Amino acid sequence: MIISSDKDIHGLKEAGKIISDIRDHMISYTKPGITTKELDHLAERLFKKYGAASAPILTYNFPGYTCISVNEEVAHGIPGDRVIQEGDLVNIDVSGAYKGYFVDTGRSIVVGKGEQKLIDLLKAMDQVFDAGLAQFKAGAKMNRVGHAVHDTARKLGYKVIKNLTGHGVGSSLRDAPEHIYNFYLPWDNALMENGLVVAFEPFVSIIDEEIIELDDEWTFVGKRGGYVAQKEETIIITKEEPIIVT
Ligand code: M3C
Ligand code: CO
Ligand code: CO
Repeated sequence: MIISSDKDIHGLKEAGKIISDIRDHMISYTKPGITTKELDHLAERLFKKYGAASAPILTYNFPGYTCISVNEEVAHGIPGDRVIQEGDLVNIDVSGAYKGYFVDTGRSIVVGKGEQKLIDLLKAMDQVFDAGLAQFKAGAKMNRVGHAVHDTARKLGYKVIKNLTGHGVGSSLRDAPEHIYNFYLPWDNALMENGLVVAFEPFVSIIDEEIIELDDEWTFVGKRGGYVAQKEETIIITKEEPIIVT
């Protein structure tokens, strides 16, 4: 969506506060011994308490309120009986709607004491995210984002997942633009509109550049089975710094 008034900014911020609170609660409960289904139940209770809706359920009838992806799982992990272990790489992706405003946010974390290579991956992911975020400015070409994302990842010795992208958001989970690529595409040179709302979500990876879908028709894993980290925020593009609502 493109914001058309202060009411839209207020609505997105309100939704952003709720959905990021659910994300942060889930992260604080992500400890060895808890199952991903228990984490999703926590999200369910919070969605209900706030009177908000889960976007994956609303949009796709996804079998969970949130997506929880562990280790080899990259995204769209289905909450279930999997027990979180010390050292796991866990991605929690929460998207939802409140008063008609949709927002989307995600984080990868390492549980407790993890391997150095995972800690390094998360650090790289933060740097890649910040480099991409700095490219969002009304009037700039959209492909600057992917350029900065890929370039930063490459310089740090990492890959990006090329078949997962960010997307427009706001009035639905997937608004226009359909894709915000995490690598440079010369033809993707449309100019960013002032007030455009997007979910920016680079996926930084150790070996994989592509994900595949498992037989459950939801879970994405790396083609080569490597570790992948994601960070996602919903932002409003302005002539100055973008406004992060999540
Ligand atoms: N919030 C998710 C989509 C959830 S719908 C099951 C997303 O948009 O961030 C991702 N898209 C692709 C991978 S994660
Ligand atoms: Co998401
Ligand atoms: Co998204």
